[in-house]
Order: sequence, then structure tokens, then C-alpha cells
Amino acid sequence: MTTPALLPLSGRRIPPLNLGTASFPHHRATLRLSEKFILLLILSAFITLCFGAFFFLPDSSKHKRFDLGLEDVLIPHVDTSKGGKNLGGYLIHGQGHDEHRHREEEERLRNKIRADHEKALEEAKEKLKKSRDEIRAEIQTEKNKVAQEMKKKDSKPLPPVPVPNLIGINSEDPTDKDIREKRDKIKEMMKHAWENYRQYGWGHNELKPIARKGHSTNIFGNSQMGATIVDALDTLYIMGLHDEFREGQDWIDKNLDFSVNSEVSVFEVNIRFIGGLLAAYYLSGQEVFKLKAVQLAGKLLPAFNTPTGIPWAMVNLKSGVGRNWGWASAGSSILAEFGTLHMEFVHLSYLTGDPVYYNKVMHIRKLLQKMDRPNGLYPNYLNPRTGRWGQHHTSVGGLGDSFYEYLLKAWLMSDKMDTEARKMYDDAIEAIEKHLIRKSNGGLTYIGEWKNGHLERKMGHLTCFAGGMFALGADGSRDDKAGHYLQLGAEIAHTCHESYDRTTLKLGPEAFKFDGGLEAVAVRQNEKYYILRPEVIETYWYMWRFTHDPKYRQWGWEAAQAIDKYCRVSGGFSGVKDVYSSSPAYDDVQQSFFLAETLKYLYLLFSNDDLLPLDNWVFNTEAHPLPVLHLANTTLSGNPAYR
Ligand code: DMJ
Repeated sequence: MTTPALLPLSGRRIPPLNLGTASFPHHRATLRLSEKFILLLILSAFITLCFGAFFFLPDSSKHKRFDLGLEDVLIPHVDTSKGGKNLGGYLIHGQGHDEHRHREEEERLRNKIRADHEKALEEAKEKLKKSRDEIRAEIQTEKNKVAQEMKKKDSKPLPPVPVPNLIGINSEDPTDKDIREKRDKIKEMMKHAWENYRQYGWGHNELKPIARKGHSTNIFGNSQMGATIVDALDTLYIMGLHDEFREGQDWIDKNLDFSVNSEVSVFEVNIRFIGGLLAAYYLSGQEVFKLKAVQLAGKLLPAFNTPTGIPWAMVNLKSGVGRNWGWASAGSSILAEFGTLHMEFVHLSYLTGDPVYYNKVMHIRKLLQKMDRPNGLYPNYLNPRTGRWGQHHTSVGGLGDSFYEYLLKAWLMSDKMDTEARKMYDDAIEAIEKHLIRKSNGGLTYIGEWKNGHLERKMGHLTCFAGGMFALGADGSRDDKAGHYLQLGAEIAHTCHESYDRTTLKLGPEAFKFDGGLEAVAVRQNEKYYILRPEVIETYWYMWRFTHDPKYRQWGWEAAQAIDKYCRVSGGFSGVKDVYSSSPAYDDVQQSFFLAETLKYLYLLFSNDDLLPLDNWVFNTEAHPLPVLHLANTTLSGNPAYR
């Protein structure tokens, strides 16, 4: 039996690349996507054809199968003596009686294949008639469908858990008119920061208020994840800026996507994004924030894949590949980074019922407990490959700070059940007091930095948060030294206020010395800047809550006025490069923590104490309030969703 030349036919009728390029001869370079699409269409037509040929062409065995349909009978047999033909073990009977019908049927099938093929080609031609934009739109629709599917998969509801006691989300206005006006002023500053970000930096991580465009730094990699939106949400909420809050929620719902090929800081993403999303979830009850927090946490988990389980400082959100900062002592991870995950990760386990997050941070804690500490101090650097300390530098400021803060807050957040964390905090603070805290000749208490056996008499703006931490940890301290720690907090607050008061702008420098006759002033030019940081105001707020000494409100108001006077520009708020200069240059960055922390602490300073009471809420290091987990202590045994 001869085979009709279907393959040459298809070869002649489908000159794929010629058709595609002929349609858009002058767009060759720019039409790569469309060409791929067309090529795919043509390929699929070609495959259809081959598929047809494979099944329908009269190669011997296939042909016999069609004969089944022709009512011939196939009988397994090898005997050819009865005039039948041996075809692959089957004997065809009645070959002579219906050859005509057989040929007709074959012809019918060939026609059908041709018709199908023609149809596929027609469809391909129709596509080619479409404009580039139409084809793009179709591709986009397909992509959206896939994205929607994936979203549905990611948005699987989480198991229900008992909602913690959410007390003090709202509060009455302060009765004192002066305080109310000050609070309103802070709210106005928040609006100014937010509206300019929305106008000029929307969706970018931060804002350049002078250039009036988006800004980002290496902590967010090359991502555009709207850090300011996420960081600002809970401040907007507690200030009653609900329209702005909803704008932020809408952006997050539609645009916040973590499948980006971007290498981000695990610590920064945890404290700003996961902390911000969790706080927004608890305050507003909107599920989207919880879901996004859990999705993001999943992207951070590969950072823990190190020989010791101490996470890398950075992780690529797409590939999961992690690494450490090039400048950190011999490839080390940083204490303040891997030690500032506990609060958020405990909440993630609580909300998901998945112990993976809890186990990761508890593993870090166990490992730290086993290690020797020089003079009882925790060095800032730890190598995640070897599990050994890097350089023996200890700081309560940058590189160390929030590790100590999270030990205390782990205890508070567990409704004071996590006594192991409290003990670690007490031990660490005792060593810090012994080796790092000193009084200057002028009577200012300061916290220095320990470097290879020597005390550097320098204190960072970051270190000023410790005043609030000492006050917060006073209650429940070892040997009932509550009074002592409250006093220590007050002394640090005073020193930090001096660092502001001794400048021209009444704003604090990045670092200040207690050396060579100098007290609480910056010496080096590159330590004279103020980048809208919150730590000093944070300490004023804690001290206000614990003492109600009006000087803390006074100091907070001084700082707010200085910020409004020297950092406010028409496009938002900017840091300044020299707080000792009467006409300082701007750094042109509106940091996301200005909205998350600085303005929030100021607002709380002029609010009643029943707004986010400290018995029920614990603020993460980015000032995102998380509720105390009364039911799920740190063993999570009280959590019914726990698996
Ligand atoms: C914030 O991102 C956090 O407070 C962090 O713990 C350290 N510093 C910045 C603000 O100064």
C-alpha cells in the first residue's frame, strides 16, 4: 500500500519562521515575545500533524488497527496457508471482500487529518493578523491566569487559633488641650511623610524627598517591595488614618510579591516586613497581612541552611541562596541580626500552627547558651560555618543591640513564662554593666563598646534605645533591682538628651564620645549626621510610661520641633548631614523607620497609657506592636493549632 505524501505536504505548507518574521519585518529585534508565541503556535500545528501521521498513516501495524474499525476481524495467528497475510502476528480475514470500502475509509481519514491541519493553520494565521499589542494582551491574560492560580494556592486559609487578648487598640483623646495639640502635630507630620511618599515614591522602598523619587538601599537588594508602606501601616492605624491604611492594604494585596530575584537582609526584612505585617494583622484583623507575612517567612527559611543553623545575613528570595556581609569579621553572621528574629518567629508558629519557625530561633538560642562568652559578654560576630565567635567586639549599639532587647521581650511576650530568656537577659546585662557602662567626669552615664579587651568610650545613637530597655526590664529583675534599672534607664535617657542638647540643631549625632574632655559630642565628621532615627525618643516614651515625669514629654517635644524645623522639606522629611551646622546639607532619604518608629513613639508619648498598654503588647525592634501570647507560651503547648 502506498502512503500519501503527508509529510512533504506539511513541510511545504508550514514555513514557520518565514511566516512569523514576514508579518513583522521591521520589528525583529523588539518582537521576541510575539515571535516565540507564533513559533509555539506553528510548532503545535506541526506536532498535531505528526501526531496524526503517527496514528493514521498506513505503516503496516497502525493500518491493521484501523481495519478493526472496518469490521475486519483480527485473530492472533501465524498460519498463512488460508490466503490471509501474516501481519505482525495478526491474520486479516476478508481482505478481498472489502478492499474498496477500506480505501474509502482511508481516504476519509486522510481528509480529516488535512482538515484538522488546515484548521490549525488558519488559527495560526488569525493570530498573525493580530497586532503586537493584542498578542501581548493575550500573553498577559495567560500570565495573569497562572499568577491567580498560584495566588490561590498560596492563600490557603491558615488554621484558626485563639485570638490573643487585643486590648488598647483604640483610646480616647488626651483630655489636656496642649497634649492633644502636640499629638495632632505629630499626626500632621505623619500625613506629610506619607502623602509625599505616596506621590513620589509609591511602591519603592523609601523616598528621596528632595529629588522626589523612590529610594532603596542594599538591605532590600534590588527589590521594590514598598518597605515604607509595610513599615508605616500600624502607625497609620493607631493614628486613625484609616483611608491611608486602606491604600496601603490595597497595594499590599495587589502588589506585594516576594518571588523576586533579590538578595535581602534577613534581619531587616524580618523586623520591618514580617513585624509590620503581623502588627497590621493583629490591629486590623485583615487576613491578607497574615498571609503575606507567612509567605515571606517561607522565603527567609533557606537562610538557616548553614552548617550550624545560624542564618546567613542575606538571602536571595527567589533562589534561597544565602551569604554574609563581606565586611563582617571572617564571614561571620551578626549577633543583632540572627538574634533579632525570636518575637516574629514565635508569632509565625503561633499563627500557622507550624513549629518550623519556633524551632529555628530556639536552635539559635540553644547554640548560644552552650558557647563560652569572654567576660560573660556576647561578641557581635559568630561564624555560621564553624560555630565560633569572630572578633571579640561587644556592643549594645549597632551589631549587638536588639539581641539583648529580644531576650527581654521574649520573656515579656510569653506572658513571663519564658524564664530561660529572662535569665539570659539578666546574665548579659550584668556583664554589660560590669564591663561597658561607665560614668563620665561630668557625671553622664554612658555605654561604651568592648573591643578586644578595651573599652571604647563612645556611644552610638542606636545605643540610646537601651534606656528604655532597662526601664522595661526593671520589673522582674534579679535580686529585685527594679529601682536600680529604672534609675539606669533614666541616666541613659539623660545622657542621650544631652547628646541632642549639645548640638546646634537639637538633634542627636550618630555617635558621640566621652574622651579627652569631650562629653556626649561627635568628633569625627562622619559621625555628625542624624538620619531620623528613633532610639532617643523611644527611650523617652518608655521612661514616660514608667515614671510619668513630664520632662520626657518635654524632651520628646523638643525633638519633634527640631525634626519639623530642620528635616522637613516640601517633599517629605530628610536626614541631615551635620547636626552641629546651622545650615546642614540634607541626605535626601526619608527612612521607612521614621514612619514606623520615630513618629509612632512621638504619637504614643502624647497619648494616654491605655493606647497599646505594655502589659498586653510588646514592641518589636522596629516599633511594631505584637500581643502577649497568653495561651501559647514558648513551648506552644497551649496552642490548639500546633502540629
Ligand atoms: C531600626 O530599623 C530598628 O530600630 C533597628 O533595630 C535598628 N535601627 C533602626 C533605626 O535606627
